[in-house]
Amino acid sequence: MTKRALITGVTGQDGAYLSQLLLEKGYEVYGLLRRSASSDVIAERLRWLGVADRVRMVDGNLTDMPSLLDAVAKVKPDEVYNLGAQSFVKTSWDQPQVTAQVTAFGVLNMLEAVRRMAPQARFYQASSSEMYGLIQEAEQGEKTPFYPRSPYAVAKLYGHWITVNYRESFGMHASSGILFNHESPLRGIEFVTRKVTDGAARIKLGLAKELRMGNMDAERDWGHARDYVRAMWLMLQQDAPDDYVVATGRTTTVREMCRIAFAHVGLDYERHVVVDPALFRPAEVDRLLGDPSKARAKLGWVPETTLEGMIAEMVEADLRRHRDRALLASGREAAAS
Ligand code: NDP
Ligand code: GDR
Repeated sequence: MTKRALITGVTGQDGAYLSQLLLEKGYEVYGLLRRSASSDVIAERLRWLGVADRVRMVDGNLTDMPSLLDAVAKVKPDEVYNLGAQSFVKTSWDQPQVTAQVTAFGVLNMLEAVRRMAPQARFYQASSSEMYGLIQEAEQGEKTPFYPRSPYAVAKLYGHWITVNYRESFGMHASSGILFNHESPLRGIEFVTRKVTDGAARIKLGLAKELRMGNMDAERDWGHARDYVRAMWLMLQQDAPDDYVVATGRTTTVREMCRIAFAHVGLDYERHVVVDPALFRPAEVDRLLGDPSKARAKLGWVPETTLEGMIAEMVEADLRRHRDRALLASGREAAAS
């Protein structure tokens, strides 16, 4: 029997890589799509991976319960991956209510829709290392306490615990993946790695001279999204639901990540990066370093991409994007003259 998966957040970075993985495994993949005025760019990431035509879209919004009940009833999924969120930490201070409605209550809505319409379906919740916040253990694992530092992290904490609660209350096969930062050429441009790889590419091509950055001393455990969606899938293949930390076990400062990205194109970041206090956050998570030993032991999961390999892939993709745009613009000019 062909398995059916329903992915919320299908248009985001992880939704695209997860769609690709599940299609390769022979799943029928359905994505929850919220209405947007920019419908022409909606499936950009899925197109980039060459899978846009094979993902079936169903209308819905995580803040709209009737649409979720309909979507789950229509798809009758075997597996539900709840990736949809207002996921940018900095925006969560500017839009705390939207963040709570989507990133916290959206999880409750999705769990309820699954409980009512497809109670046998397995459920994955996209939890986050941001939940650790101020807790500075040498390595953060499943037993480390949480101390969220942003409206986003507070919302994710609700999503995590309501998932655990539905598992314990209703016997749902609901797992929560506490994923540390993961990146790729499909990462949104507002996140720090992509901002830096795009900045290095633009400066290399003479399209910009400087890159304005916030806190260069923050440390993150960065992995590749392609590896991390594999861990999501593995969690739902286990007989029993559980919570898992997914991380590389290596932490790097934003400063060092900048150095790696600029060095890839033969540039010295110190000559181009300008620290702008306006880009600092109201509250910061100084250091994240995950302990993935449970995922390794129980899921057999190991990351395959190094930070250096991933940053190189991202810089190359950004160089290509800017060169393609320049070619397109010169083609348009030639056609108009
Ligand atoms: P993205 O920001 O790239 O994607 C977010 C997705 O959520 C988009 O598809 C977006 O749709 C969708 N979405 C937003 N609001 C709604 C809504 N109201 N209803 C339905 N869908 C909505 O995130 P990532 O792919 O990077 O992350 C996936 C998940 O994993 C998120 O929940 C994130 O918080 C979490 N996470 C991510 C980590 C990372 O490092 N990437 C680490 C830990 C957790 P649209 O295109 O319409 O905006
Ligand atoms: P984060 O990712 O907040 O960890 O959340 P982000 O890439 O935005 O920031 C990482 C660190 O870099 C510092 N920083 C900057 N960040 C941005 N965006 N822009 C800058 O100019 C800049 N300068 C320094 C930040 O202060 C921060 O310390 C991501 C998201 O994907 C969440 O959804 C997810 O849950 C967590 O990762 C794990």
